[in-house]
Amino acid sequence: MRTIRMTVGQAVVRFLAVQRSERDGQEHRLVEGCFGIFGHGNVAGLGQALLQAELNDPGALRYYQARNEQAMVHAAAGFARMRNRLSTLACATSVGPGATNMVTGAALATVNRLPVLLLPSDVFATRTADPVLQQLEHWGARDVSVNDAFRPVCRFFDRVQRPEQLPDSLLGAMRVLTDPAETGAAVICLPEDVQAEAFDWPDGLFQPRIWRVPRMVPDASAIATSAATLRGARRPLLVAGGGVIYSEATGALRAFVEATGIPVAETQAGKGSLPYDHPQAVGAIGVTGTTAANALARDADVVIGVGTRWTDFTTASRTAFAAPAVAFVNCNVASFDAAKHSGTAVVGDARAALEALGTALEGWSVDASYRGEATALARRWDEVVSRAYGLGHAPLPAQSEVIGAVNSVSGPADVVVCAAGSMPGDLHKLWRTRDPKGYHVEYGYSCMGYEIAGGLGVKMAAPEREVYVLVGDGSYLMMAQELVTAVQEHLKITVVLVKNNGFASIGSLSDTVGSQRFGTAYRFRNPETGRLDGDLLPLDLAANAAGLGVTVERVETIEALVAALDAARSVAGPVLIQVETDPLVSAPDSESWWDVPVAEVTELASTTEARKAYDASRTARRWFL
Ligand SMILES: Cc1ncc(C[n+]2csc(CCOP(=O)(O)OP(=O)(O)O)c2C)c(N)n1
Ligand SMILES: [Mg+2]
Repeated sequence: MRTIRMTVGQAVVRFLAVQRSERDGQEHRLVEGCFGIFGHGNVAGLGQALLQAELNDPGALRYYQARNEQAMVHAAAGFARMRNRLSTLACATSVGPGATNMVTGAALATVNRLPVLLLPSDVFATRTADPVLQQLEHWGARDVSVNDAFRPVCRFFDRVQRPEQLPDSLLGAMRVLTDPAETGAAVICLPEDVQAEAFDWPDGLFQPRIWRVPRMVPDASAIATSAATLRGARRPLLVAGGGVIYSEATGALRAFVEATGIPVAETQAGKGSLPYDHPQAVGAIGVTGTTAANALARDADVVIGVGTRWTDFTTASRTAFAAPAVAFVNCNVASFDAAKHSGTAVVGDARAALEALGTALEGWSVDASYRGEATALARRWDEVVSRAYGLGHAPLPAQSEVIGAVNSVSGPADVVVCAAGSMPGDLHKLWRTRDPKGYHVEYGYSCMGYEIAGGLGVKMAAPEREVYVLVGDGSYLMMAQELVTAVQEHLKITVVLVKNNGFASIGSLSDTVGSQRFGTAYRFRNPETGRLDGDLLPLDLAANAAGLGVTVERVETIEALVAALDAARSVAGPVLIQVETDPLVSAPDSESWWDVPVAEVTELASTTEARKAYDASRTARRWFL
């Protein structure tokens, strides 16, 4: 056996540079680069290795500098989602705070089933220097470090205490990253001393390796049972989740529903599965759904979930599907999701499942009247969208008009990115999606601060597309610093910053639950009342972005916004357009419900009223057993 002597850090870099993924005969680099923020935990280990690789073999594993460790995981997740999970980025940090800063990013990736490779440094394996700077000593468990906080939020966790453990650890992490059912955050903790330690590695570790991403074919009996169920259905509804898009099953979906006439509703991650104006498309479903999808859901007798994990937003907290005998058919790569709501579990790849179901249902279709009903409901919603786009609200525009402006200026293949606040729900209802990759709303973790960092990752994954990041002032203040990375990497993203002086979303929710918008507006503490009810804070976030090197524009009308968006198309680096909106104008109603429990006993009249409404609504919540 030939061996190569190098450090653990050097071995990690050399290994990652030659990993590839493959699906449908197409190969991709599995790990395209490595974000990193250096500290004493990794500067001499992985940092040295990345430098050596850059000098010896530029591009082998390109290093990207980020501002914040959480943000770099968001960027990696955005990248992986844009690449349909076939490629990702690694994220390397120092020990302690650098490492734990990634925990939120890890959770986001795992919730959204997106592959990211996290390489946090860890405290000395030898313990000869303990306690090292930034080491949290667990008094009763000496093998615990802060990195154990990753365990509940990742799909793969390892700590490489000796060089000999590294090959199995790396191979195990690659397997999880490329397994469509298991994928999420893979974490390999690299103790500071181990990273710099040399070892004689078998050269086989560094041979190019191809990880085949399978298209698991569902069990024939599950397909037969599902087809029999569907043949007896009069009002079936298909709910397309993120799995449809990751599996590149949109063509199969279209063929399936054109043949059967089954209408298609979309979750946040599944939006774009069909173009918005396809005759079978009824748009968003659930709490932030269209009245078309929600009306069909109410009376559906069979619901086919494809690549969805049935969150409360999709099921309207289990009130969306109201027919007493409604039955579920769940096509999912993960048996965990396929088994939900006592559905017929069709465990397999979304494309393979849709093709198999299509074959099993050949010659069968829903009634023409049901087809027509779905199309008519969707048309009616589209008129609602047109009105919301052109509201003409004054003196400040409504958020729906901002969405309309971005939609009209953007090209069909451009990407809109969002994550938290009132914007994701409004986009879900109102964005007219024209391309399966044109809609990128992170709503599994709905993490404030994902927007700009995630948008950066989207642009890195698809530099040929224009990327529009829609971000609230709250999310901007949570995490905007990757604008600097966009400047540094000459990456063009257009950020539309919606300034409404606080949390419009939680303000409105607070109102609904009787909490009087408490703590949701950006106002001074008032010396007279002692409360946060003074004047509005003098925030100028455009000035903040300008200070980071971004081209900025401030607008207060839709005409000015459209002009600024048009002008932004020819700017080379990142652009931020700050638009002021009226936070009190809501998007058109979904005729849906979200379960947010209200205080059962209270001294406030507002809460008493809200609790009454809550008690009335929750009676609609049901089990599917
Ligand atoms: C990291 C994180 N913290 C808290 C929340 C809860 N939360 C959801 S939306 C929101 C307010 C968002 O404000 P902004 O970005 O201004 O959007 P707006 O509600 O005004 O549309 C908060 C605090 C969250 N989603 N993520
Ligand atoms: Mg806001």
